[in-house]
Amino acid sequence: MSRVLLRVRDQSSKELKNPPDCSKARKLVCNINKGCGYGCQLHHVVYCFMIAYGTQRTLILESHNWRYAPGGWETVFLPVSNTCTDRSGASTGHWSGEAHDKDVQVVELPIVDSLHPRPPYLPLAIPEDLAPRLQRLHGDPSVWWVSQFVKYLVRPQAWLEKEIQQTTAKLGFKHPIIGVHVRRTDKVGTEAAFHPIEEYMKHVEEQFQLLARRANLDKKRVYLATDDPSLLQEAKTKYPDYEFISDNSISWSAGLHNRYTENSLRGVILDIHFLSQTDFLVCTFSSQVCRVAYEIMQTLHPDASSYFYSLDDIYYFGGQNAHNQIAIYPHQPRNSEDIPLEPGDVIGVAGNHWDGYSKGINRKLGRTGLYPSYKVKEKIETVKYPLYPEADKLLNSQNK
Ligand SMILES: Nc1nc2c(ncn2[C@@H]2O[C@H](COP(=O)(O)OP(=O)(O)OP(=O)(O)O)[C@@H](O)[C@H]2O)c(=O)[nH]1
Ligand SMILES: [Mg+2]
Repeated sequence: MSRVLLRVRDQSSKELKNPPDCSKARKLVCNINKGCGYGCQLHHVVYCFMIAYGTQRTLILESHNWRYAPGGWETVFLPVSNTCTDRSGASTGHWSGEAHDKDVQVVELPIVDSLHPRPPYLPLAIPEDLAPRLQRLHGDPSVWWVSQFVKYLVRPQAWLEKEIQQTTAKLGFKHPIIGVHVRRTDKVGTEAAFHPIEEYMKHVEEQFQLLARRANLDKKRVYLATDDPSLLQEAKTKYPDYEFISDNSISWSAGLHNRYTENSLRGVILDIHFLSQTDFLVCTFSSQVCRVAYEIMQTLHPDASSYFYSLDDIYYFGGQNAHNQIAIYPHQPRNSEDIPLEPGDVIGVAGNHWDGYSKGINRKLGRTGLYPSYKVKEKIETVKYPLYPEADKLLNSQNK
């Protein structure tokens, strides 16, 4: 039964992406040009794709004059659809909700920040039919679900595939290897704090000690991705017993003056690829670059949900619905910063302080504060994804 469900899902998504008659297909138009970086723009497309899938529409990705590559998405990735990339249709309108848009053939989706009303298909929700198995098999089902969309979207064009292979050989990318992403330049002091390389390396060293117990370590290899071109030399000087694998010219191309160019796009795609291929990630989840790498990493292992250490945020998807947890143990506040918990209380989590405590709001009491992270579990939201009519028929026939 489970295999049938997965096949049905696969079939239904194939037909949505490649409708037999594009002129009649119901479409969701998404423009890539959100005013932000690659990680943020990719997540914007992921969000569009999830809504398209949920509302059973074909995703039309508009990427002409993309700030990273004027020729658009298809200069680096395979097109989302093989048969339907034209947005025309009998009627067009702005997103006004799934039910409201029922009779509109072509719907334009805004960025998630101005989405109204908000459909249920947004992260961190997962499909109801997959939920029981996903919860058994994966430590963070929401990320797994997001990762499936990312995986499809970033299928490389042939030249990029070749470039990835050549760079793997040129850099000497080998396992075991730990990925470090250090986000600096425009991010520091505005959206995130400065973290010296020592903070990252502390966790890298810890992971290598764990790895050394399980396997013979020939070398302590680190893949370093950063937009700060001075960091590679600093890391090599401070940590001579490590091998740092990094392309310094990529870091130069990531600076604000060169960022929105095709060369820089190539660089960030390669960096994210290599980060995702590492055995463990040390980074700041405040950066979308590292969150994308972590998502792609989920597509390469049965469950890689614990293969990371974030120096700041917990995993999130920009524009996600509330991230809730459920108290499983009671908690009596020990000081004025703590909040009480009763088993069953719903807590909206804001962040993990990585010292045993998380911060959040007890929704029953309306109080915000600290609580021991082990006293809660994730509250996983599920959503019923409608299946494409053909797939529905298939599922019914299989059920007979
Ligand atoms: N090649 C490379 N580029 C990077 C790196 N870090 C940042 N960049 C560049 O800077 C951009 C940052 O923008 P976003 O992708 O939106 O990520 P962010 O700014 O960390 O996260 P938000 O502010 O939450 O959007 C990336 O898309 C890259 O173009 C890195 O390690 N390597
Ligand atoms: Mg940014």
